[in-house]
Amino acid sequence: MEFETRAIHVGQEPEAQTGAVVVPIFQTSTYAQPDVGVHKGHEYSRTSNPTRDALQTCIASLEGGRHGFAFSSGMGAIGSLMTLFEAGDRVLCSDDVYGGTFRLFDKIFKNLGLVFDYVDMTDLDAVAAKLEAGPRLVWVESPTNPMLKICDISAIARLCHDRGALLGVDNTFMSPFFQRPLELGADIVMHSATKYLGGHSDVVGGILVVADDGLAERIAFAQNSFGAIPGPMDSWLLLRGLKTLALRMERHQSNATAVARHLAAHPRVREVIYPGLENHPGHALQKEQGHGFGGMISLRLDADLEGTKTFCRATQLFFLAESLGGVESLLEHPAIMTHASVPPETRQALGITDNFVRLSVGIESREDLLADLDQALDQMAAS
Ligand code: P1T
Repeated sequence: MEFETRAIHVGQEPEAQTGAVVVPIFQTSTYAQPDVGVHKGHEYSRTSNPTRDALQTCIASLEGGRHGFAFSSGMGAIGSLMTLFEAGDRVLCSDDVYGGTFRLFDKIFKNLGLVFDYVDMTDLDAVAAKLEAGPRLVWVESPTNPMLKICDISAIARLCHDRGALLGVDNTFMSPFFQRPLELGADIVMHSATKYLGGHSDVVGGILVVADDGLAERIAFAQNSFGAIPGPMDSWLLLRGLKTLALRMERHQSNATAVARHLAAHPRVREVIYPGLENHPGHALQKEQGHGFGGMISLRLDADLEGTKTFCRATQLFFLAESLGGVESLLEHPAIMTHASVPPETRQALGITDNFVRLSVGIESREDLLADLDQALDQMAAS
């Protein structure tokens, strides 16, 4: 079955008793047992729930894995995964990651004895050198948040496996429609399902998918023991989101391409960073390792901090908000918003400057989006 069909059918047989074509929301915490120690497949909803099972089965298929796990948030997914490791274990992480991921590693798991190292994952020689220290896990975002750097997932997977490290890839920005890290050699794929998977900015969730049975057993243990699971209603919203993922991603991408080309020619925009533009340093690599370029764009404006804030306040359709991947367009200022927990010197080194803005291009009319950005740039220029 093709991707679009699996998104609608895998894990989603009509319900046995009534024939309901939509998986019901099994809003229950527990399950009556026919006898002591005998159950019908579910004992307690932290361990398993039929609505969550459907979501997990479907996303595992879309990522080309064998086992899916749903969590209460993207951070819940990463946090639960980190419980597989022990004090003294090393983790090598992208230098450019979502600020909350950095905060979780630097402010929580570091204190519990895990040792974190950071590297520019686009520099394979630097990655190989850092692997000499023997990390158990390598954590990659590609594209990175917010610089949209493209990392060579297959090459990093080979380096990791030579050194006995697991490779985890945060696939939030691409979604499985555009990129499937497990097929490129990664061991674990992760999502903030809050973003494209849910797709409507109405639910917070996280996902892990793996192919290996032994690793899956350890993650299932962590999911049940740590307990950062989504409720049945949130699982259902995420499952509904998956059904239209393919359609939405195509539209996010075509709109983002139009926005990127338009802004690249705008005199008030100094730089447009979009992997779909031919001048992006990762363009050729992404064309090879993925099936598209996504809907996220970063910009450097011809403005100082105040001018940039004026732009951020002036858009009408692009809401000024954290998050991404919903049907509505969003815009945010990473230095002050999503990446405020990244130390200022690191932000500076990465290029997260005062005139740096991130766009999540939605699925509205592209003409309306271009007009909205143009009027905001005009207000910025006049300020
Ligand atoms: O917000 P949550 O569902 O817990 O997911 C965290 C997360 C993990 N990985 C990536 C790449 C992310 O972008 C996020 C969340 N990011 C935002 C809220 C944001 O605006 O970038």
